[in-house]
Amino acid sequence: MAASSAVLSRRLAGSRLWCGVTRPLVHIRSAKHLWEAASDGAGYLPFSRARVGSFFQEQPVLKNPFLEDALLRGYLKRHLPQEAILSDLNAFGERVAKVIDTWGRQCELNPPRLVHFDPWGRRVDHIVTSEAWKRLKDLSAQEGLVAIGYDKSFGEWRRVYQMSKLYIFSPSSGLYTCPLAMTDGAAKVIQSGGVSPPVEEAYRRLTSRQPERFWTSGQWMTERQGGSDVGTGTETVAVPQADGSYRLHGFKWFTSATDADMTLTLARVQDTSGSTTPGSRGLSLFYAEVSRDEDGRLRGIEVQRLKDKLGTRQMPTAELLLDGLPAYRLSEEGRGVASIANMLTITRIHNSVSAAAAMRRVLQLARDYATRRTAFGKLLKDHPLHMQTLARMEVETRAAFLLVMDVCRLLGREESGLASELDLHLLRLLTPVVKLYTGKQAVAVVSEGLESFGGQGYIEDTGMPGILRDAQVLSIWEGTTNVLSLDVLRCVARSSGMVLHAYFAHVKSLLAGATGVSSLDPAVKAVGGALSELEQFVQIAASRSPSYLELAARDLAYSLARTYAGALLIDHACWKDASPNDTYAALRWCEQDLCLVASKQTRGCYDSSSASMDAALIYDNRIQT
Ligand code: UCC
Repeated sequence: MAASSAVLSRRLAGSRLWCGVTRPLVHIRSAKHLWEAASDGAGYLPFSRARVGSFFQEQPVLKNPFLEDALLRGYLKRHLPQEAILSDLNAFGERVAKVIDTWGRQCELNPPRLVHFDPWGRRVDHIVTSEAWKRLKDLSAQEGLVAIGYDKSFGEWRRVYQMSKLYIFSPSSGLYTCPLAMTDGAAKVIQSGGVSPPVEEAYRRLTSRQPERFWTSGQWMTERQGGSDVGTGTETVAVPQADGSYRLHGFKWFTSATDADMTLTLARVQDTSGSTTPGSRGLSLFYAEVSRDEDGRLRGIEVQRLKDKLGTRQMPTAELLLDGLPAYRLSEEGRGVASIANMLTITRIHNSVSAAAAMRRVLQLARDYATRRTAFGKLLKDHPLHMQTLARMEVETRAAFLLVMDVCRLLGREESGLASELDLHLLRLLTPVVKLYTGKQAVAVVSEGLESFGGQGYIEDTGMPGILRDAQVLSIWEGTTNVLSLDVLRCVARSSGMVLHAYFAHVKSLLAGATGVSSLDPAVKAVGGALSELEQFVQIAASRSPSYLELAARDLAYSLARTYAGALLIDHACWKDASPNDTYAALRWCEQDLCLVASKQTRGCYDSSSASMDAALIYDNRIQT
């Protein structure tokens, strides 16, 4: 204290000289002495222009997110106990905490901007991104954040490894996970259709670990008429060229991470009379490179403007006029939606990873903060109500993590040729279920997390508000909650119920593994009960009208998610190295209404009268007397 007082005295003296104004030197004492002196009436003030009080709250510290995550480490120890992988994740976690997190923050502070014209008036349409954004691209290649998913040497666990890395990375990534999601999706589409010209080189670049070769891809699906109903909303036309290629003309309304090197997009092939086929049946999938001509102008693209978004501001999202963009058709004519569905599966899984990661990150910060922040005479961690709140967030986060990793496990099995028919059905059903559930929960958990920092959680430069803003997109892009709920119904119908059979069989097999584990009895009973209710619901619903099912779609998807998560939490708690915390998490999770579709059905929530009463309630303009 004496030393710092001396330094401060010198600084004050220095400032006096610099200002050229004579001021009496301030006598510096410790804060304690100041208070005592003030109360003695000796004239010392605790606050002045030179002193802002002595208390400064310690900030939460981001530690290695791999080491800080007991569930992630437990899950990997159980399923993927390879020393090289674990030490890679540990080293990457260290890099995230010490270096990468700052880059992510820099992306937020230096958002992209669009330069339309050069100083001499030529149209250039340059999307200028931050240095940190560029570094994140190189890092993504070096760390194999896409490549690992295509590395056969990791066998059926390649996706669990890749997504574990992305899960550690995501909250610090400055949203670079968005281009990576689309890049991964594009590689998957190309791989599914066959790696051959004209996309052979593109595939190599998308999956490259060399920064100088690495490419990212866009996914340009959304047009002015909307992003959900792609079949009706797509106006872009593809004009056939003599060499077998196409030129695309259209307007893409939301293109994310628009600084990509290539893109996949949908368009309608024009016939010789210039006509196109309406609806989904008229859509085909195209590959296009984003390149510049010798004058530096984008070939066949004009960037109209960048979007002004609630969050994800680190990343450029643009409106694009396609004005003769050279492109190649990748799908059969009319098979565009089915072909891009592979990309949607991948980006939806990435979305789920980011959702679980956002929950985990806010919790890691909140629990650290609870060891540093004192209120009402004790640290936050010693307030049971505060701990209860964080524990509820923890249970949500664990459920989300296990849901996400299970989908990654299934994807890895599919891609390594090891998937059974049951696995394939589960993957199709769970992809939308997990995306919609985790996307929604991320907003709730992150919002609760902000609250645990009190007012500081609402202050922009803590970085906390950005986490909430970015979480909000997770339930919107890649299919909103309702669109994905309808996708669940669609895959049930298209598989003639086989996806549900697979679901019931797998949950039962997970529960069977818990037989005789008495500490888990209440949870096993709850999940078993929910499963029976779900089976009954499905039987009843099968005889009802499509509108009945549509009204139940969201609750059905939630019930599938909650019941499945319960089974996964139980399964994890049965593992030989599980901890009592794993059991506790499973029990807590299973206390909620796991099968809300059954309870709501009993209350008549899906009857035809509900729909009209819902509408009457919403448009109620009567003045109450
Ligand atoms: O691009 C966007 C933002 C990019 C940012 C990405 C970052 C993400 C992660 C970041 C992490 C940080 S947002 C735009 C995204 N747009 C959507 O997600 C579209 C949402 N709408 C839908 O998903 C709809 O359900 C549609 C468009 C798929 C519905 O179209 P249709 O034409 O009505 O579809 P159909 O008729 O049901 O299906 C056509 C074919 C069928 O195959 P076939 O003909 O063989 O029976 C379906 O089985 O497509 C197949 N299909 C699917 N297959 C449709 N959906 C799927 C699916 N989900 N999985 C497999």
